[in-house]
Amino acid sequence: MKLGTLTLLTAALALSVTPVMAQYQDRTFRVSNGINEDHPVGDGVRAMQACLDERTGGALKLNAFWGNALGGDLQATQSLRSGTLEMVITSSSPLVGIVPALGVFDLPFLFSNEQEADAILDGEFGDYIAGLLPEFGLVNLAYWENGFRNLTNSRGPVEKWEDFEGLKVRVMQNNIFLDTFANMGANATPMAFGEVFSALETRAIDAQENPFVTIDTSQFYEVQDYLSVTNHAYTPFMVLFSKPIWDTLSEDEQTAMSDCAVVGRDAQRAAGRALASESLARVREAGMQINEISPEEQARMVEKAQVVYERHAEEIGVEVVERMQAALAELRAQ
Ligand code: KDG
Repeated sequence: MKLGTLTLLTAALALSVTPVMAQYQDRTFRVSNGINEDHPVGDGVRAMQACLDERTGGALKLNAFWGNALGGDLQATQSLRSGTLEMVITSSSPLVGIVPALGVFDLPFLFSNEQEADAILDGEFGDYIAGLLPEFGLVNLAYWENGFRNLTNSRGPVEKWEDFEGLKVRVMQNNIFLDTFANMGANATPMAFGEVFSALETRAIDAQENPFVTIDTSQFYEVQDYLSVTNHAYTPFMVLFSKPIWDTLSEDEQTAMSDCAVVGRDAQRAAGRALASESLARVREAGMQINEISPEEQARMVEKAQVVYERHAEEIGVEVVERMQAALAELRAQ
């Protein structure tokens, strides 16, 4: 064997045993949020950052902005698509105008509990929906938790279907929510999240609906007197990244971001679930009256809301709705 061949062989052997070091450049990603930092999303972002620090030696950094400081969810998402902003953590609901299939998560009374939501979102169905997004200039890193939504209002106790009649309720910018509340007889008005507090304060609207932790951390209890435990929808948060910017990251950087978004997800959901009962206690202490919906009335609401599924299946995509229903049926049969 010639010396040159031997040297080459030795070099090849050395390469095959020396682990290739992952490559990370120093990068900072801005993250737009509508909610405030004391919301469980704050815990999720901190956990995601700790994971990135460990994985990338501090190269990849998240710079989170809170309380709509970078604009509303829709505006921020459009900036992701054009590559002028890196990340947004947003409810899926305001994005149906961009990705109609996301409307499947807005269907009323879809999930029965958090375990069901986790299984669908972290399973095949969640992957299927995430797979639709790159075409729209978006990459979904993980589904975090917004939570089961509940109605608050300043008019009076809402405990049954008829109590929604004429209630001026803010809904997200989303046809399915609009129809769900119109179907209940409410006067539903679509509005960006950032405008809700002042619209409630000036009494331009009577009501809004959000999970306990948002009612608490966005101080809606200061301008609302009644909270009805309606659990009428569960819309996930999506941790979205700009596809044009994503394509400039190395594979190692992309993997670190995806893996750490999942670490953040677990911390965020745990924090949210722990905070939910504290939030409920806090808003009660702040003077809100809590109205429970009886199981009979809940069943009646579920039944009356079914018409919304029929009316919106086509716009969401019949296949999308059928896939969701099949995934849920499979889960419930276990
Ligand atoms: O940016 C925060 C929002 O995505 C979130 O809180 C949305 O549930 C929401 C709402 O009511 O607009």
